[in-house]
Parts: sequence; C-alpha cells; structure tokens
Amino acid sequence: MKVSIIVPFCQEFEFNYIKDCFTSLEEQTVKDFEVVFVSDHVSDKVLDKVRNIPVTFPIRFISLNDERTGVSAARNEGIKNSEGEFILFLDCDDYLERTAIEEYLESIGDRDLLHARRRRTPYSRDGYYADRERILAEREAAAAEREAAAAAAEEENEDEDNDSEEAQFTKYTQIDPDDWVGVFNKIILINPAFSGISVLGIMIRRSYLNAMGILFNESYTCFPDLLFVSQLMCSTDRVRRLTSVLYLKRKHSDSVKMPSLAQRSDEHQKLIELMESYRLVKSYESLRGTYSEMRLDGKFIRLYVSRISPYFLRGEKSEIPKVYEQAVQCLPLITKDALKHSKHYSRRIVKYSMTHSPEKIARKVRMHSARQTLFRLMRSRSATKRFLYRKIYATGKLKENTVMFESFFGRNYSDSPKYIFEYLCQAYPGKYNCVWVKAGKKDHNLPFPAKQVTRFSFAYFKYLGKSKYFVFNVRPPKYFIKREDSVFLETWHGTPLKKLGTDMDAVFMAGGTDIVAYKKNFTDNSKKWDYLIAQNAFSSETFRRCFEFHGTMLETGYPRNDIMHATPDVMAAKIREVRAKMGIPDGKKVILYAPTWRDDEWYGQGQYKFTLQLDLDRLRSALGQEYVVVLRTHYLIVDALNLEDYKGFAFNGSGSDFDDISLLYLISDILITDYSSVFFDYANLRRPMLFFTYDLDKYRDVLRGFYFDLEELLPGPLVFTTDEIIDTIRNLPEVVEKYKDKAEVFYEKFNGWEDGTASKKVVEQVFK
Ligand code: C2G
Repeated sequence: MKVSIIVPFCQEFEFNYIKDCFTSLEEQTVKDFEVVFVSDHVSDKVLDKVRNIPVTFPIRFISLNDERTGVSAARNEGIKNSEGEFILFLDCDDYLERTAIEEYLESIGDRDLLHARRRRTPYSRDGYYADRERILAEREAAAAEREAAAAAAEEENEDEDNDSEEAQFTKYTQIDPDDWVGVFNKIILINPAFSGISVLGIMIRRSYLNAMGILFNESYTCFPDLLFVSQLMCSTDRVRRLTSVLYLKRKHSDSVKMPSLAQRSDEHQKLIELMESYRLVKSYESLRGTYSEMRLDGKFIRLYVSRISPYFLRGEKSEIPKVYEQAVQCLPLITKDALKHSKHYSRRIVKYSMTHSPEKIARKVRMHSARQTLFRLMRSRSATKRFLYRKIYATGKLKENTVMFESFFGRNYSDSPKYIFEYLCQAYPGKYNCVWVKAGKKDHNLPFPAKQVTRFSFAYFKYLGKSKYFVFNVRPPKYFIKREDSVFLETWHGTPLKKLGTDMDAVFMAGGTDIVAYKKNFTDNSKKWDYLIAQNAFSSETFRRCFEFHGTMLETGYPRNDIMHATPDVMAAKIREVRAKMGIPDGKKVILYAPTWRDDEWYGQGQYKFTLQLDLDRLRSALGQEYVVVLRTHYLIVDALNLEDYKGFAFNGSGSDFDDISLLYLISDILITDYSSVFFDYANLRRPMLFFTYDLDKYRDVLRGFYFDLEELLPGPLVFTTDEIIDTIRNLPEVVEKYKDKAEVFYEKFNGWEDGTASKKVVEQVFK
C-alpha cells in the first residue's frame, strides 16, 4: 500500500461534509491508497451513517477509547493503525483535488516530506468545481497585476542603491531556495504569526516519522499541527515543495456553532503553544544565521507585540504567570539583527520585557495604547466622532421622546420605517421628536416635520447616543452602543429567499469574505435589537435562528405593505399621482423590473454593480404597443441606468424621486424580479409575477444558497431570456391560470398576516 490517508472525525456537525471528502477520494486518478477513519467519541448513530456512505476504496474505521480525545490523539491513532509507505492527513470537512495522490507519488522521489499548496474555500465540492475557472482566472489576473506592479517598481529603483529588505541580509547564509528553506518559508513563514502552520497538504514518509519518533502532542488543543510540523521540518533536509494546489480546505463558516480548533478562544493556551513551537524551531541548527531565521524572529516580535504583551494587560489573571514564564524563555532567542530592524516600539517593549515583571509590562502596554488612541483621534475625524460618541453622546440622560429612523443606510425615505413614522405622526401628533438619517446632504421629502441628519455626521452620532427609540431597517453600525433604557426596533427588509446570517455558507460581499467575522458581526449586532418584525411565520422562525435573535418578534406582517391593503379610492389616487409624476402615458400597462444585487459584483463596500440583462430593444418592439417598463435597481446598486434611447418606453424607477418601491408595486401590472424578496411583498396585490433568473445556478449554488426550491415555491414561471419573457407576457392569461393554485398557497403562507394594520400593531407594541 503506497499511501495512508488519515481522516479524523471529531465534531458531529462535520458529518455533512464527509460526503464531499469521500467523493474526492473516490474520484482519485491513482487508487493506491487506504483510508483510516478515526472517530473521536462520535455517537453510534452518526458513525453508522458514515459507514453507510458507499465507497470502493479500502477504509478502516477506528474509534478513540474513553480516555483520549482530540484531533492530535485521533491522528496518532491513525498513524498507528495504518500501513502505507506515505502518510497524508485529510480533515473530514476538506477534500483533495482529483489528481492529488497521483501528483504526490510522482514527485516525492526520495524525499521525507512533500508539501503541496492548500487553498481555503467556503465552497462545497460541487460549488468549487462549478466556479473554479472563474476563481482561478481571478487569481491569475491578480497575480499578474502584482507582478506587473513589482516589475514597474523594480524598474523605477534600478538606478538607486538597492536597499531592499532582502539585500540587507545578503550576509546571511542562503540555503537553496528550492529545497529546505523554500519549504520552510512556505510552511512556517508564510503565516502572519505562524499560527496557521498546518500538516494538511504535506505527504510524509512513514520510515522518517518512525525513525524520529515524531507524534502529535496530545496536550496541544488549539494548534495541534504547530509542534508536529515544526519537528518534521527540523529533522530533515529532504523536503520538497509542489506548486500545485492539491488540498482544498473548507473555511469554517460558523465560529459560534461550529468552531474550528483555531477559532476556539483559549488565548493563553494558544500563546503557550505558539511560544513552545517558536522555541523548538529556533533550536534547529541549520536555521542559524539564515535570512529565514530573521524572518521567523520578525514574526515572533509581531506576535509578542500584538498578542503576548497585551495579554499581560487584558488576559486572565490566573494564566498570566504561565504565559510570562514562556515569554521570558523566548525573548532572549530573538536575534539582535531582527530586533534592530523592527519598529521602535517593538524594540523597546521586547527589551523592556526581558527584565521586567508582567505588571510592569502591562503598564507600558497601556500607556502605548493610550498614545495610539490619541494619535488616531488627532489624525482622523471619524475616529474623533466615534470617540465622542462612546465617551460623551452615549452617556447621560436619554432624550425621552426622540425617535431615530433609518432606511437603507439613509439612502431612502422608504420601507417600514417610513410607514411607522407616518403612522406615529398621525396617531400621536407632536408627541415624538423624529430624526431621519439621510445618506448625503440632500434632504428626504418628508410629509411630517422631522429633523434630518447626515449619516456619520456629528449630529448623527449625537442622536445615535441619545435617542430613546430607533427604527432601522438594516443593521445599525457595528460600534452602536445599545443603552439600557433605549428601545431598538429592527424592521428588517424582506422575507428571506437567500440564505441569511448564520445560515450562510460563504460570503462574497465587498466588506470582506471572512464568513466567520461576518457571522459574528451579525450576531453581535442582533443582540442589540429589542424588537424584530416578521412578515410571516417562516420569517419569524428563520430570523430567530439565523440572527440568533432573542428579543420580541413582532408577528405583524410588514408596515411597508399596509399601502397595498388601502381602500380602492386611496389606491387609485396614489396610482394616478405616481404615474403622473413619472410621466407614464395613459392607457399603457406597466411592467416593473426589480432585480436584486449580486454579492460578488462590487466597486467597494455598499457600492454594487449592475448589468442589465434585459434586452430593451426586443422588449420594446414586441410589447411596446401595450406596455411600458419601469426599471428599479436595488438600493445597493450605484450604476446608473442610461435609458436615453428608450424614452416613452423605459422609465427609471430608482433614485431619490422614487424612494419607495411600494408605490411602484401599485402602478405596475406585472412584476419581473429574480431572487429579491420583493415578490413576497408584491404577492399582496395578487398580480402576475415572472422570475428572470438568468444566473440561477451561480446565485443558488455559489453566491448565496436558498431556503426554498424555486420551482416548487414560486407563484410564476422561471424565465432565462428576454424572448421567454416576451412569450410569457403574450400568453399571460394562460400563465396566470396555470399558477393560480400555487399563487393561492403562496399568499396564504407568506401574506396571511398582512391586512393593512401592521404599522398600527407595531407602533402600539413598541411605543407603549
Ligand atoms: N428593493 C428595492 N428595489 C429592488 C430590490 C429590492 O427597492 N430592485 C428593496 C425591497 O424593499 C426589498 C428589499 O430592498 O424587499 C430587500 O431587497 P432584496 O433584493 O431582497 O435583497 P437584500 O437587501 O439582500 O435583502 O431577508 C431579506 C434579505 O435580507 C434580502
């Protein structure tokens, strides 16, 4: 047997990923391997399910006995119970490239270790392969850009004295970069603070492992690979690095319910493991005096400054002595040159720490961080505002009857906050001081008196700190302080079709693709909400789970939809008013096209792109006699539509004149949308809907994932081209007839609570 693949299974929630892992083994191009599957106190029921996954490769199931637990123990047990000439570790939530085993065996030769690249991915295996070309192309383009920038920089510096960091260290012995040092740099130095060192992706010769007696240290609970890999690396020069990506590492998407080992928060244990490993690597003779040693020390200095020394100030009192004991053993190992090339403060705190107690170090850290805060405040207006918010505005008495409203980050006067505001002003004239947030300088057109503050201005922060009530339809900023007596009403903005919050598997938005951080931000934020509105029972249940919301759920339906239950006279008057304002010709029916945004198409945070896939020329020539089209982009879209060539046929329903999509629902005869929650609202009108889902596979399988099977759920047809849209509209009576029953079921399920009184119900509960 050539290769033993050791797969530990320690956390039951990972069961769902095992299929991908096994499929990747099943599809290997070379089959000369066995799998040793080691379960760590997993229930028999779940284990039976694993055993029932059909596979054709040899697999041995081992279970840890009662005393031992953890991934280190599981891997050691796997080593003991396997026979292959080479060993490879594969976590059960990860998967291998199809050619992995073949490429490893082709390249290992007489080496003891062969290191292939890993790629972190939030995708399932299918999703990864479906979108692989795009990911690779994007990476290549980014790499080419970096290279070009580097080349340009080099050219610029050609005549100057070459004073690059690399050149400064030429006096250090260089080891052949394709060999040990190359691997060392890739495995040990590539990570910002070497905490990401991993055995995953490394093929190990068993005879080498046995000869050295290297095993995982079972007391390492945060970074089980750190010491193991350090030992592996420090005991041989026969190592090699492959440039291909053979290992796909799944990003853990939920640090709260499904933490990976490194996501657990025993900071002291992490620091101790990191420091012990640093000491071990530093003891390796061949490293001495090399440039790599300098870089390793540089990393350790950063670790010390950013995490170890602050631990003496903010860490758990009982653990500080242990951390300190390790630190004082590490600090003298730092080379003088590394220290010389580090920043002023780093140098000082390292030197100071060598001869001072943890209490004294803590004092120095405190002073430094106070100084840093002061510099930040002096440099940045926004830091000053936030500082004032924290220290002054969000203290003292609340303004009792002040209500702060925000809809879509201040970009709109719309949605449920608008209707709650109008109801409040009508029902309790003069009682409340209302404050509306606006995105820029331009005021909203408000029908009742209210103060308007620009988002992130001093006034905005003042009201954020002092208002008694908040009515927001998106999340408040991360640093929002929920004061004890204040009341936060989160109206949210739609029944979810797309997966939300902690239900999401991956995030592609402009704010960053770190799903763990994204979820944490979300759940930290929802802890500050007192009330949340649900449009229907499905939303209520989903929001509780995916926002981890524990406050009061207002099961009232959406205030923004009250208008769709107004009397026929009121509605007719509104329709006349809006049509006249937009200049829609009399006698023409209206098709409203209101798509959602694409998570991965952006210019920057909150600034999304939009490419119109609707062929307006074809639509006009086929339907222009009877219809006009109103185009309404999502509030996150910043691309303006150019409809110059379609005057009299296509109308822009976006922008500040048409803040409120509910009014566009009223004037339209047909809705075309895609995955936007707009259809859950529009259903109140019981008018025909079409779903223009030209990128369905990508949106569903890669970008977001859905809560429902669209074909089963939707009360109208899925269409993929403009021609299909035209055909469907031409045959509208038959289509409506076909979807009649489905539309009825849909209405009952999602709109049953809505009867035009949601604003009243919400106001009565929140503003008691
Ligand atoms: N919206 C709009 N115009 C569009 C699309 C959406 O005015 N072209 C408004 C609608 O009120 C819609 C809301 O923005 O209900 C949310 O839009 P979605 O397209 O559903 O997308 P998103 O903002 O991601 O919210 O639980 C709902 C989800 O959070 C989705």
